[in-house]
Amino acid sequence: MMSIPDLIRKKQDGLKLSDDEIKFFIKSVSNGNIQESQTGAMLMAIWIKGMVATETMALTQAMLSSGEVMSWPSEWAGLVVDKHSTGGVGDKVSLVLAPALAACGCKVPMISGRGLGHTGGTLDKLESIPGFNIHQSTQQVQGLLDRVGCCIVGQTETLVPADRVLYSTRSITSTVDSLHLITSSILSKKAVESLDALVLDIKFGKAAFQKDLEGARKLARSLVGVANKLGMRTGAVLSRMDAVIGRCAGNSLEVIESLETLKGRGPEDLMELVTTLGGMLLLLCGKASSQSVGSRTVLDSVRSGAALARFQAMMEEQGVTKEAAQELCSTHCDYHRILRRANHQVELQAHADGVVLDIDGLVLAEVLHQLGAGRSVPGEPINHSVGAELLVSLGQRVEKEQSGRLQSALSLGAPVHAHMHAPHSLIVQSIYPE
Ligand code: IUR
Repeated sequence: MMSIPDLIRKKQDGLKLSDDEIKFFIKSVSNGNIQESQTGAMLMAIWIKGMVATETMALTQAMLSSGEVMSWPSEWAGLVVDKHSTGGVGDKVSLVLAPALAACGCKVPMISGRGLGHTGGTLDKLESIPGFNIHQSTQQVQGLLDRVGCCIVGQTETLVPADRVLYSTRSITSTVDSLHLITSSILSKKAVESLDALVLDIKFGKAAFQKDLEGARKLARSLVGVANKLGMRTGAVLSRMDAVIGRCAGNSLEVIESLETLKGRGPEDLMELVTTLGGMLLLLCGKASSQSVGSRTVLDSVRSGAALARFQAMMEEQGVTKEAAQELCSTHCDYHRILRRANHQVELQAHADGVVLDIDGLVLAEVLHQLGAGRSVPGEPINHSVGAELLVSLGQRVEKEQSGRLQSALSLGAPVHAHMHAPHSLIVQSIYPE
């Protein structure tokens, strides 16, 4: 007979837990046959003593089996792909990448999250579009993939219930930042999508959770190792996250910037992330002979308007009226006919002549959070119209209080303008499966 106190003691002593012991722990968590203090004690023992790779794999497998696992028609074999990002400021990659991959012939059942803390959530961005419904059952997801090729939806109660319990206990026991617990949490939620290929967008820098490159590399290696052993062809891209991805941060402004990108008028750093991540996925699922060929295919899907057409179809299928979806995807759209504009707008001016040496994405995100763009606890309402548009680029010369938009540092809630500036590459390294 296994007992939870014995398992906690075993991990406390730094011993390896067997697959059956890990299954027993997760089963107890899912059935509620464990006290919260015991779950917390086990998580703390794992946090302190760590796990070997086989334990992390067993934990991920046990977690993914704690609820429903999605399955797809056999004709889709090899085509089902997704991306996971560790989160950034102004990170709207999913909104462009999902329809672009659909346009390349992939099936993309993207299950995303809401924003918490300083990073925004893809679901919140999409919910700034009136009518967009992120609540879709597994059966509805299959229908969306059949008709559109992609969807962006929220986690349902039936998927990975063990992660919900473990994550909330981790957050109250200071055990969130364990490599093994992060790996199993992220991958169990991707593995239930029964993916053929997965790409991980691992960020590091001032505005990322992971501050240094070495930490990001360690997380990427852990995720890539376990995911490939689970049967998902998985690679990772390490990228800098110091300022803002693109020019806009805040929910409805990011939707506008994503639509501009799908219309071929997006910022270069966003397009670089989309084509690099998409190129790797096309390579991993066998649709491209190399990452660069894949990147080119993704770029073509945006340039041709095929990705925009998929985004329009996805909006319509997920509850947006045909008229609104058509208007948002038109070439000369007045976005604020559909999306809410902030009631108050402020244009910030430089206090002195100078050169922009730094843009601190974390500070910007925290300001927007305070203004209502983000939430501090799950379930808190947010204001979708709060946002900022950067009007200057790194290295740009500014003059004191000079009138004109280019001289101001940032503008809150302002519409998007097309003075996109080529930044240097954000991407540092790609990690492929062995
Ligand atoms: N995202 C997840 O899905 N799980 C985690 O543990 C973290 C981020 I940290």
